[in-house]
Amino acid sequence: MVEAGGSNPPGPIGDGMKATAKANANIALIKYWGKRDEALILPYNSSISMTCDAMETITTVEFSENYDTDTAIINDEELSSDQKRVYDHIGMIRKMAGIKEKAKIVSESNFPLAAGLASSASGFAALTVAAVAAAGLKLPEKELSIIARQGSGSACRSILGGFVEWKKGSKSSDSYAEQIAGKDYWKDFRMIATIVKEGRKAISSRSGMSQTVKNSPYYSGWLSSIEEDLNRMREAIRSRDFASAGSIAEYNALKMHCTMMTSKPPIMYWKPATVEIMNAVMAWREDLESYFTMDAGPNVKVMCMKKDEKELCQRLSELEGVVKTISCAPGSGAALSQKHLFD
Ligand code: 2P0
Repeated sequence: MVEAGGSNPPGPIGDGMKATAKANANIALIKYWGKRDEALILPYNSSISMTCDAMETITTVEFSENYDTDTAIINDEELSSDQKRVYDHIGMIRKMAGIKEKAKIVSESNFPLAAGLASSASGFAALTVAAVAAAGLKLPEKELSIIARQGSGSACRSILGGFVEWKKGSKSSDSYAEQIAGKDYWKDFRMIATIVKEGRKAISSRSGMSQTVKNSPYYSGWLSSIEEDLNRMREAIRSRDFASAGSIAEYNALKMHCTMMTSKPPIMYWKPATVEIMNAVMAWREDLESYFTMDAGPNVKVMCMKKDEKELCQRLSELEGVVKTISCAPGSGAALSQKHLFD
């Protein structure tokens, strides 16, 4: 595998006009919630995440004059033409490269989609890296992050590995992700995605955050306290202070969910199993240190140190409503791969 960004070896990047990329999902420790520019996907606040090694999307893109239209097959299902985001993204990259050929896209993820498990993050990061290479462009990580962001905000963070900050910036060209620490800096950190029975989310994060910005009276509280959360989280990562990172992340997620619950109509992603897991994690903390975070869906992500991973996964799987756990260590950034998903 070769790196996605400027460290590619010289010479042709893809295979003709075809390329494949892999990207890991990421889970935010300090959340992105709210856009100040919905078209360009510019956020109201910066966010910090961990790239997760066990949740991956692999995507092959081929541009060819043999194709009459763009098509995308995601996890064996053909995307309809009204699912515009993917096609808009391909169109943007095609325009940047100054090419005319239509694209075939095939993508596979090894974890449940659209359940608050950051599938759009790994999806748009892999799509960006594959499409950019297939279109014959060679771009540094910063540019890849800016492009990925315009597909799905959180995707800009999945371009990089380890612990990552998406700086909100002041315009499109300075709103991108940078690494705080590489994946080997804090190898013992674990993020356990805990999948609950109720599966898919009812409202997309895109509409959820838009509604929250418009009418939650608590959104101003979210914004006024975010800089402190970001500063404390950067420091916790740099000093590998687990108690601090875990507790700041947990509190930040609760604040985000409070802004959703207090928007009109209220957005409530939590299911009974979600609450069960949160309560259990707090109760176990006396003898097993772990913290939770949640995104736009009912699943819970539980943070712990490697030494407690096995015991924690065991306890989580015994809870009512828990279907499975996916344990992740800090993972790599998006990268090209030589193995295509179609001939
Ligand atoms: C995050 N989430 O920081 C936050 C926390 C969900 C809750 O980023 O509209 O799929 O495509 O920019 O990136 C999910 O939002 O939204 C997300 P768009 P995205 O991980």
